[in-house]
Amino acid sequence: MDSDLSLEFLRVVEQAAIACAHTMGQGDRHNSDQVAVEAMRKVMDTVSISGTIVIGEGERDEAPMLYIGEKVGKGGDEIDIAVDPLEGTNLCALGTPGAIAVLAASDKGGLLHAPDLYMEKLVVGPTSKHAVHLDAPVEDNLNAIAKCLDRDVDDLVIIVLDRPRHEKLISDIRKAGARIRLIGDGDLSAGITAAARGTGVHALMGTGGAPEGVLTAAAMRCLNGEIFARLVVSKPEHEERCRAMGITDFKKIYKSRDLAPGNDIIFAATGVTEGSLMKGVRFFGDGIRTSSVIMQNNPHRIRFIDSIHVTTKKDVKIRF
Ligand code: FBP
Repeated sequence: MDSDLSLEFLRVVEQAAIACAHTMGQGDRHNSDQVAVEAMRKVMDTVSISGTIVIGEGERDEAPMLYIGEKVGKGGDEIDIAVDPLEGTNLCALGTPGAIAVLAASDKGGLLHAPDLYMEKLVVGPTSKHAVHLDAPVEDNLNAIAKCLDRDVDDLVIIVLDRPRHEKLISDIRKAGARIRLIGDGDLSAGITAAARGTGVHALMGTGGAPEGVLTAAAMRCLNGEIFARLVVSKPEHEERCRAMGITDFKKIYKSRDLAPGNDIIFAATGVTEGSLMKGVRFFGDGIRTSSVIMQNNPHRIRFIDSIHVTTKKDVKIRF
């Protein structure tokens, strides 16, 4: 895949973020999502690719745009794309931190077609990725992470989605002595935070969306971190949805190379609301400022991009 495409994908996530940032705090998560989807879809068609959406807004009959299987782009390399035009719809609707616009792209077949189910997840950085296991007791994983990072368990910070289903997990982490950051939504950006050094976060644990899991895996391929993940298949209907996507081993523990096996991965995200990785979208009359990250595994580079999108007004004033 042409690595220059990364800057084209930057435009896609920037415009999705700007569109939904206008709705921040309006309390209408569906509208926030819809404007992000529409903006992402529109800009995607200006990108020089023959793209196929493999993770998107749903099946063709339930999503008018960015549905699974939809063709996007104005022609070029055949690539697969996973999108989440607004990850953290509630966060944007409430104006709380952590909402992002995000996509991952890869050479054909490089992103798992994951069903929209829940997924158990454990995300860690490069230092501890060989020392943990999804099925190990929480205390053992925390001891292993602490040892790898050369610190005590009570120095660790673990991010967990604040959900009733995590009651036992939260209690186990507390018993082991680690600290917890509970988040309302957004386990994708939380997973990225857990995999990078210097963020003050050392792991993400718990169950979230499988599509977000695939996007997290794409980021892990660039950050050299790891996601351990297993689909939550608890009903015959879930089994059917898995089979429809070619998945028959329902107990499989996936790692980043299973979820995002592509040789060339591009991950692009722009902050919508304030976040620990990126700032939110800021409107200042004569322009709009966005904060984004573009990660690639080939060439292997991580870029933080701060853009000022200047309006077409005369005599604009740019402030640094
Ligand atoms: P949306 O962007 O679709 O609102 O998802 C936000 C999110 O918090 C994800 O980050 C997470 O994986 C998933 O929802 C968790 O699902 P649930 O809210 O059902 O627990």
